[in-house]
Amino acid sequence: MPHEFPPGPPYARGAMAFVLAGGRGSRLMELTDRRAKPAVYFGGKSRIIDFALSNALNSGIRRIGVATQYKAHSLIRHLQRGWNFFRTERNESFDILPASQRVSEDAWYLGTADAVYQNIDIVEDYAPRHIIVLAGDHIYKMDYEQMLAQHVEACADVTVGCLEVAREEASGFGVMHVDDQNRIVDFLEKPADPPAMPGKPDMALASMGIYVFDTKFLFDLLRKDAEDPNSSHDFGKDLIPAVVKGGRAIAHHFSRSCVRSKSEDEPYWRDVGTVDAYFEANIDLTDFVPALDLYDHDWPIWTFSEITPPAKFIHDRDDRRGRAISSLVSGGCIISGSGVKESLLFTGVRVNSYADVDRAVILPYVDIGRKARLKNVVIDSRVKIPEGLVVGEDPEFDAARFRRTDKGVCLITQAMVDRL
Ligand code: ADQ
Ligand code: ADP
Repeated sequence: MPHEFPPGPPYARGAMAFVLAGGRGSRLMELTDRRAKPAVYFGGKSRIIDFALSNALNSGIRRIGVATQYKAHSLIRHLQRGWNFFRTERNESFDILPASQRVSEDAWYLGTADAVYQNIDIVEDYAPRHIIVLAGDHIYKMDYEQMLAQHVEACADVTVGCLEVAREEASGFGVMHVDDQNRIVDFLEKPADPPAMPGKPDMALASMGIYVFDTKFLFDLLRKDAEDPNSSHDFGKDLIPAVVKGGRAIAHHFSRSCVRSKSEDEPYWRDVGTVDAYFEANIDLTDFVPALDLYDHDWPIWTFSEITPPAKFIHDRDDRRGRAISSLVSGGCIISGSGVKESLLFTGVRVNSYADVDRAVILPYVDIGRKARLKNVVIDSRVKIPEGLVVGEDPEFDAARFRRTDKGVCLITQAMVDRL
């Protein structure tokens, strides 16, 4: 049934979200061999990009463009199936913007800024007052209306979303210094030795890679940048430092606009960019009270969901019970005569008799053969785990056959299983 939206908040209604979803996310290893990072599954039903898109939708934004590039097939398929409810007659739009379609037929997006530049004519047609540039690869719940409002009130040229991170982790981010009015006075993209926050020697103020601009200001900036032979056409490397030097750049603290349900203690933001971070963030959802509440009706995470029968737990022929404890089990799963603990099963997973699964993130349509014993694993979609396979008990065995992380998590793909 089409969803009837209430009239949106003032700034979000006039804004367009431009979601950057072209990056590979190479530290997710084989999980992103065939799909872009924003298309990687997360949380039992969703894909990573659903969080940024749901934030936009829940904030009241009704015009969205998604720039895709790297291995975009399953991402585009997901967007077409799940995000196709926008209605032009209500001045809503949802555009999938693959690289190499516009400015020149054979040019990839050179960098994140170029991904917007190459689509200026499409965006211009919608005449948004503001553009909010989002990354399609983070897990968080945020009300962008608050950020748009701060941008307008502060008369900013750009407003940069930011959050405090541990200083030793900050070299993967844009790091900024702000004055007591939240004006950004210095911005360093991925500094080797990140500067600390005043009074907080262990913390740094990091860019979330999300930016609000007035449309005209952004387009002028992009056109100038496109002509600069020394630019890498990237927001973090080129455009934001330029505005910090020559304009008015304001920091918007995530803590002001993060959306939290009653059960969430801390603002939640994760870049699930490594296999370990991905594993932990998913397994954490099996906690008694998880740090991320996916059951919040006020801020739903929209997605495409297949129509499936309910999950089923059955005794097998030897009368062994199929059971799952502290686990999230999606539709279409069948757990037969086997045990599942602290695990997350996506759609259509089969766990066969005598199998034992402990702390596993199992992507859709995986089949786990009889008597397999799996612990601390991430299993890619559609993998057929052979009968009796044991993973998570012998580090040397695992490291020789699977992608084993320093923390002892094994990523298993079908290609790895085929080589066994
Ligand atoms: P990075 O983490 O390096 O830094 P980047 O690789 O620039 O992020 O990707 C940003 C977003 O753009 C991602 O969602 C990615 O999927 C997408 N993307 C990358 N290349 C693209 C392309 N050519 N076309 C379309 N989309 C593309 C950025 C900022 C930092 C900030 C971190 C926060 O530069 O300042 O701290 O994000 O994670
Ligand atoms: P997801 O799990 O992300 O929904 P799939 O696993 O179905 O997607 O496929 C991911 C991508 O890999 C898609 O672009 C799909 O077309 C491609 N793909 C799937 N299976 C194969 C295969 N056996 N060989 C080559 N490409 C494949």
